[in-house]
Amino acid sequence: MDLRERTRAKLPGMDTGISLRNSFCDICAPGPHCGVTCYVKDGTVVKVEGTDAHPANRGKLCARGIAMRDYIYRADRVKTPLRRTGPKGSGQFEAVSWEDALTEIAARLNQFKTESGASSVAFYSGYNKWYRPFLQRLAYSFGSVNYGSESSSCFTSTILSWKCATGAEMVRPDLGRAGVFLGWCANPGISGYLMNIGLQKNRQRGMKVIIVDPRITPASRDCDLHLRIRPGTDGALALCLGRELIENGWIDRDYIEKNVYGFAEYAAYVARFTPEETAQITGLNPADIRRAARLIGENGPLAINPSNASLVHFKNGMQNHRAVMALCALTGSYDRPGGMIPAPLTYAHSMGGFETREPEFSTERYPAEGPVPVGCERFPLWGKLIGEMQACDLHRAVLTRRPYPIRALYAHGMNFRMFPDSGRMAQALEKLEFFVDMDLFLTDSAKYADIVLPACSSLERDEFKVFGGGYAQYTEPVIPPLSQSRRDDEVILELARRLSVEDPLLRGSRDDCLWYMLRDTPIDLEALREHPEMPQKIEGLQITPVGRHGFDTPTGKFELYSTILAELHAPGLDPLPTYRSSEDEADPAEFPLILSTGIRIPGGLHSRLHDTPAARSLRPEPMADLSMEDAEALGIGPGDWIRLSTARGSVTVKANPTPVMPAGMVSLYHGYREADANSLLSWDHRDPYSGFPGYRCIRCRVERMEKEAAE
Ligand SMILES: Nc1nc2c(c(=O)[nH]1)N[C@H]1C(S)=C(S)[C@@H](COP(=O)(O)OP(=O)(O)OC[C@H]3O[C@@H](n4cnc5c(=O)[nH]c(N)nc54)[C@H](O)[C@@H]3O)O[C@H]1N2
Ligand SMILES: Nc1nc2c(c(=O)[nH]1)N[C@H]1C(S)=C(S)[C@@H](COP(=O)(O)OP(=O)(O)OC[C@H]3O[C@@H](n4cnc5c(=O)[nH]c(N)nc54)[C@H](O)[C@@H]3O)O[C@H]1N2
Ligand SMILES: [Mo]
Repeated sequence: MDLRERTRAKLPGMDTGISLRNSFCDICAPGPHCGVTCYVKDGTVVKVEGTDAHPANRGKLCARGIAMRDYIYRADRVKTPLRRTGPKGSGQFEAVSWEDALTEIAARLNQFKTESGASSVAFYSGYNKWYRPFLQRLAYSFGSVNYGSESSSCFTSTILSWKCATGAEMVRPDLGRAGVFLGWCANPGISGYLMNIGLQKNRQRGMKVIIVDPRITPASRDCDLHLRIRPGTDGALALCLGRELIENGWIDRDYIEKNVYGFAEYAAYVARFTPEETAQITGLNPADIRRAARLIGENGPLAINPSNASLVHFKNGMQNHRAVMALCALTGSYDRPGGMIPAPLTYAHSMGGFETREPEFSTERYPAEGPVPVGCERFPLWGKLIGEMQACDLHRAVLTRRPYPIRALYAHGMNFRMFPDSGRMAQALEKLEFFVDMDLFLTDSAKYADIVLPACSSLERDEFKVFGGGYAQYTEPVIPPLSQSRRDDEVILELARRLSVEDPLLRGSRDDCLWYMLRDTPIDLEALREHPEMPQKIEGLQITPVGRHGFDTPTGKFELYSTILAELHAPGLDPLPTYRSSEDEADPAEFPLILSTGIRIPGGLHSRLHDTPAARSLRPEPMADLSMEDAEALGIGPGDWIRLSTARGSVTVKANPTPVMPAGMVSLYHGYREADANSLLSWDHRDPYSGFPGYRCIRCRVERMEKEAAE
């Protein structure tokens, strides 16, 4: 049924002046965006609902998607380009024309390039992924090596882990055919509800489910075994499971002989992780650890949660991830039906099941000469395998001028509250000689900018997008851009022209760039544009069959002992997936509890929904979740004000004692202006392999406050 017919079917016989238009929700990204159907009246979106037949979400929407109308009409949308008139951070700006704003930006950036070299200008993207190929190419064509993004704290650590192990970038669980699913840090009902639908369906078919999570969650309530592990000790448990699989002969010896490198070294290392020893580290019961190993051993093939964030948000995070994924090598479940299937990132961080030339487009203009990107000198594995700026070191370069000074920042969606020790990042924004930020909203970070550019939302633009299973879509705008807002990619292309970069592609059109990226695929953009309302199945795509991906590692095998790491000879980086504590160095007597920041909540999406009333209504105030036992021992009741302190700082929040939390652990979501979780963290509590912040394991203390003191 086309949209006109559906409009009539949904609103029968009514001349409401409402028309229905399809697009997708990009509040959360980048995986499969959910299809949305918008009810539009007089150029205004009056209602948003899930698109019934959309292959990603089949009509469903989560609490964030339901807030989409509220999100795009937030009162703090930036309406015109702005030039700062008051002190940095004050929010005093004057409206300027696009012409003036872009002319000034181009002149200033070129001035820094002349004075200090192009790499003194950094280019940064926040959580949004859709325009990133354009931004990355712009940075390199301009001549700067310093392109970086929020992916310095999200997802990329798992790419490092897989690149060391098998050479793959991204590996997905084949839930539909798995015998056992190891839901390691998996709470898909809240953080990824599309996966949740698959989990429920496959459990009904008989797939066994093990959940490894310190908290009780919807997923842990519906599983065969729940291991309530002590935060950050995951590597030890994974190594112990490896040991148990080997001891009991639950391994695929043929597969290991043919395909695995370093099995003997690995087996010798894991021998020390007996269930009893491991129980001491992880707080688990040895019998439960043995049960988990048996469930895995007797119910293959094994599929594992990709664990893009919570497993790797630890000081030993990348190694913990490697230790978990090593179980695929032992059981032979890598690149096998029902196991873990390598899947390329097709376009803008989405997996469509096929490859494009996006990586070439993004990186082929990498400057022939230039310094090492910021952060790569301190995180050599990141430097070798990723090679972008490790953005969590950006403020170091600005504030301490090490390894060399960054003078200007051109950003799309900068949010200093994403970074550990967020105040330090805010200081860096203040110190920059020139800072441009493009955002939908006049955020606290944008208030530091010299120039703010207004971005439009996904409902205000047409956009190319891929979906799993070989689908692609080119949407049309649901409404025109609000006020003077513009789409990010067009702004980047316009800036490329004004910067006079010598790059014919960037000085061409958006479609020229897209055609270039898609030229080895059978995708026809014009044909897609004829069906903007729904993703189209692309016929004739080249998709590598399961079992044929091979191993793109120096030994051509699944490396349990990483030859890449061995050859780096970097102090403190081990070739085996070794276990170390992820705790910080604060005194346990003074800070007896463990704080985990950022466990996802239904109405939160980093900073972007905290000022969106519909989403915020689900948790109106920043709250720290803690166990009933700890609350009782500390004399804390529901809704009491508490002071939550770490060695770095403290925030005042409301207490939420809840039976889902284990004793000893406190959880606070991030991004709040009034209680910034990242103000409690040290900027250098980092994983030495990935440079990722250890957001999820910081020693803390909680005290009840008298009402007057809190106010
Ligand atoms: N609602 C909502 N959804 C989101 C987001 C959001 O902000 N809000 N963000 C999106 C983004 S950017 C990302 S990266 C993903 C992240 O997605 P996830 O990693 O799935 O999300 P989390 O809720 O952080 O963590 C999942 C589970 O890990 C558990 N966990 C915490 N610490 C540990 C630990 O030490 N060991 C183990 N084994 N488990 C632990 C938590 O209790 C939680 O139930 O979510 C995406 N989806
Ligand atoms: N303590 C703690 N900190 C964390 C985490 C944690 O678990 N704990 N998680 C980390 C993870 S996994 C992630 S992914 C990061 C995310 O961190 P951020 O990247 O900071 O995420 P947001 O605040 O959602 O988005 C950044 C900005 O992009 C703007 N924006 C939205 N859409 C567009 C667009 O189309 N164009 C432009 N120009 N701007 C747009 C938003 O308004 C917002 O201001 O946070 C990390 N920080
Ligand atoms: Mo993330």
